[in-house]
Amino acid sequence: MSNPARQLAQQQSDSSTMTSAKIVVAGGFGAGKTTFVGSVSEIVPLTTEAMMTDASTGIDDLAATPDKQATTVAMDFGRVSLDEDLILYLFGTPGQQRFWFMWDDLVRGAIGAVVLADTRRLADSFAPVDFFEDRGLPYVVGLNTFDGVLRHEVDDVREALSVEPTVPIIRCDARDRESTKQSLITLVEYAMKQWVAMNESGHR
Ligand SMILES: Nc1nc2c(ncn2[C@@H]2O[C@H](COP(=O)(O)OP(=O)(O)OP(=O)(O)O)[C@@H](O)[C@H]2O)c(=O)[nH]1
Ligand SMILES: [Mg+2]
Repeated sequence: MSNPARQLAQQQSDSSTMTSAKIVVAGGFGAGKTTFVGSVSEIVPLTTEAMMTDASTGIDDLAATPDKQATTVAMDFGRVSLDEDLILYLFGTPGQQRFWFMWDDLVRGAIGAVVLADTRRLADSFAPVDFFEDRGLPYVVGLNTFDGVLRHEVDDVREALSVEPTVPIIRCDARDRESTKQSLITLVEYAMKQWVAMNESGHR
């Protein structure tokens, strides 16, 4: 487990301390990352979106999101207070594969990640899930139900993505503040539990 999670746990044990933590919102192209950060952020989110042009035709698949006009080229940034003691700084990744070289920098110091998945395009989530598995960073999978319908049962998604039974997979609506906030609460609780488990088993 990374040092940031340990720091968070230590700071939280002192109830008088205001604590902040970094969270990454990741996922495949057009999974709803910018929407997620924007819906939950208490500050006007910083976005780095560029208009999609004809140059992306044949490269970026817009079949599932025909209204999509812009794509993140660097990152999204937002902030949300989970309670009066805990502020989360949210970093949304770019989804297009040609910008993935930035992910390593974006996850530095994060306590965990929400991997957004569109159940209509589950294959786009394989690489993001692998990324966090490889780095041992706690993550939860957020199923962004675009049309309000979950195309696959959670257990089937878990199997398809080869995600361990302990990793939370939750339904969310990236446009809805309560839903995105709940996903973040699930992630923070899970990241803390992971750290405690690691610590107890003697791994640091
Ligand atoms: N109906 C519906 N549309 C959504 C939802 N989330 C995102 N969208 C739309 O889907 C498109 C893609 O959303 P973005 O938030 O830009 O996705 P992204 O993951 O940031 O995309 P990239 O940065 O290009 O990878 C946009 O047109 C959104 O308005 C959702 O939950 N339901
Ligand atoms: Mg984006």
